[in-house]
Amino acid sequence: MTTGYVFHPEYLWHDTGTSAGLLPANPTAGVQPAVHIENPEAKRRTHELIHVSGLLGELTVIEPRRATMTELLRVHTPAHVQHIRTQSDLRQGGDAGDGFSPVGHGSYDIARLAAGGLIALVNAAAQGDITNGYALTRPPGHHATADTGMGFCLFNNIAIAARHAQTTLGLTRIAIVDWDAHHGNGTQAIFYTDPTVLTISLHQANCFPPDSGWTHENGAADGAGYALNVPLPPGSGHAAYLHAMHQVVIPALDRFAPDLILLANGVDANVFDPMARQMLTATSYREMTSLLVDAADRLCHGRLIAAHEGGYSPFYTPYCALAFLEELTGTTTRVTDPYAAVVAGYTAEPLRAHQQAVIDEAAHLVPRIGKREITTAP
Ligand code: 3YP
Ligand code: ZN
Repeated sequence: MTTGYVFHPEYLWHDTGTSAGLLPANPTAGVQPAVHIENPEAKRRTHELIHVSGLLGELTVIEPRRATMTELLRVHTPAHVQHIRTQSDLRQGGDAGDGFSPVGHGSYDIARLAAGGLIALVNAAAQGDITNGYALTRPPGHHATADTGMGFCLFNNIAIAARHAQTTLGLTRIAIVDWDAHHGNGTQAIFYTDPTVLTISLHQANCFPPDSGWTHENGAADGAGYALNVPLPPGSGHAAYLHAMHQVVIPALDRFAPDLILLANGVDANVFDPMARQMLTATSYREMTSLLVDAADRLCHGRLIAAHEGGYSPFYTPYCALAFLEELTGTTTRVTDPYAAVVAGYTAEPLRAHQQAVIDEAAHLVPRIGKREITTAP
């Protein structure tokens, strides 16, 4: 088993500028300029930990390329692609569409390199060069819809990779799991009427986007039943997420029997993240990943390709991502979570009734997915 890894320094050059956290700075209104919350630091430190831990030496490093116009247009409207390009051409950059999504000068090319990094991993998996893989990309993608950027996202990297896999690699049934703390609304919207792409999002209820990601959003038309949401109450942690994996994500994957699993690996549901109020630890990510790796082995020759999404704690994001990547690789490194003792109590929090109720609600929708027998085709 080989694990692919995509990283590029240009990912760190996506310039989100001097916002005040997540708002545009506005001194006139008393909003002091500061660094934007989606800045390179957490991802730079993640890459450096992957190197320093020794894990990098175990990985098949894959060079990203830029997604082509044809590849972008499988998901996005020409007007949206053109908008990102023109914003990116401005000397000071601009915004991807919602006022929350900075486009730095030159970010059009970097966003194409992020989408293309995922395409490169999917290609390598289809060719059998790797079994699974991780693209440590910026900018993120899961909020971007066909016609707008949103929530720090410019292009929907995972959706572009999914369409690429279907169109050019014959991987027709794709499951997209999204455990970022925020709802994967863009991915869900892109595939909402499409039964060939199952989307499953676990997220903090009513966090971002507001009023999005409820269980009743379950797909429409031919895609009815093929969008699943588990809007976990704020304060959900290890037990709730593992229960959701066992009761919803894994049974849904088993019914759907995908040819490829894509994962929006936001690690911003960890207990130290400033952008959500969930309580996961590196151990949680390790155990959740183990379940997904097992499902991929059982269902689709191990093909599990992940994109980095959120994760804003510069000091804890790297340990969550390392646990994830160790589990993909099937090894451990000499680096263990240095916060393990500090967070032991969080990991031990029991499942609460109000969390279980939401998970049960989502679990009841799993049988709407048509059951497919696993074929043994390569
Ligand atoms: C985008 C604007 C306010 C909340 C923020 C969420 C970004 C994120 O990590 N999405 O997954
Ligand atoms: Zn997020």
